[in-house]
Amino acid sequence: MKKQMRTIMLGLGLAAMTAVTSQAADYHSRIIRFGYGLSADSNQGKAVDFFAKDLAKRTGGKLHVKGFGNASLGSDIQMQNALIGGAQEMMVGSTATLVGIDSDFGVYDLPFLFSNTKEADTILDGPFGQKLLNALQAKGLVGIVYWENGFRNLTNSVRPIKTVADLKGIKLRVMQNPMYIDMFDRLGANAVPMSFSELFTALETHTVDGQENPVNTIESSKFYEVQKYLSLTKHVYSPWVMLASKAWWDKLTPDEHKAITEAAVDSRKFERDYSRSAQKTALTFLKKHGMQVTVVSDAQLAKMRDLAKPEMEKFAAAGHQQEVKTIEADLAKLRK
Ligand code: KDG
Repeated sequence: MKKQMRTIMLGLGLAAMTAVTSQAADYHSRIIRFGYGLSADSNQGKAVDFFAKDLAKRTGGKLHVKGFGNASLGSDIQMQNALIGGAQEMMVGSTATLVGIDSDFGVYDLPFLFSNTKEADTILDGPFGQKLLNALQAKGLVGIVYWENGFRNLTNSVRPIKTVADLKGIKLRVMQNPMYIDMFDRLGANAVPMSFSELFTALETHTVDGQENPVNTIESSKFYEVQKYLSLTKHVYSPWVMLASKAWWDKLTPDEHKAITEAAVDSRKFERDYSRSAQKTALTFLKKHGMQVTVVSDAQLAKMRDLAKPEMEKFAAAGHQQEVKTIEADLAKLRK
């Protein structure tokens, strides 16, 4: 009985402390419109939901995140501009669509840059990745954390892509990013830049033949309904980045900054764990739903790498010499 009483008293004490802590902290009632491009049941949507619940718990419900999925608040680029203008509070989107605002983010589009998720996590969450996030403040954005979109693979409705030559003439939708356009033109496809929100219809109407995305996205966006062939190329590791409007952020209290940042770090772990677990079953799901999966040979991947190599020289020559040197040195250290 005594032990039970002790437990109850301890619980009450902890509850009182939490209540005092959240009361002592300086939180104001705020609605946070958080836009994203994928569906609510995607890895992206589930992580937004996790972030919303975590932040509400930390702030006693004061900071209330309302998620808007399926690009309902606009494409990545439209949302980035809405954040800069202060018309929207937060979003998560691709680093690839940020290059119009800060071209340094193009480094993450370099083909075959990361060999595995350990390298990606270490670079993105370390000094290199944080420096890029910090630089966004000068552009009216607050870069908070990176999430995982994942390693990108090719799908199309015309033929299995077993060799680089099979890409010839394929109308391939790519993100609105010069490196993706140049890379796939160089590989023999006809690259068609397009926002994510237009992609399903473009595939369904054969405006484009194919696209490239991680298997989680191929599943959650139901691309298997309009794409027959999947080729596992893992040609780029794609990060997502959680952003806030700096105009809005600057009005928040230090306690609110702390709560958002801590909830964002928690959501990063959740999202990566969820994405990596979901990826294991996505391939089985896609095969079950009729996709013909090609494991591209090492020889053909080597050929893709060689053909895409000039992208790094081009990016460095466009004013990113030091950035390329730094990330190559960081990766060399990791690979020792
Ligand atoms: O809002 C969609 C973006 O998150 C984007 O990253 C999805 O990878 C994507 C693509 O191909 O547009």
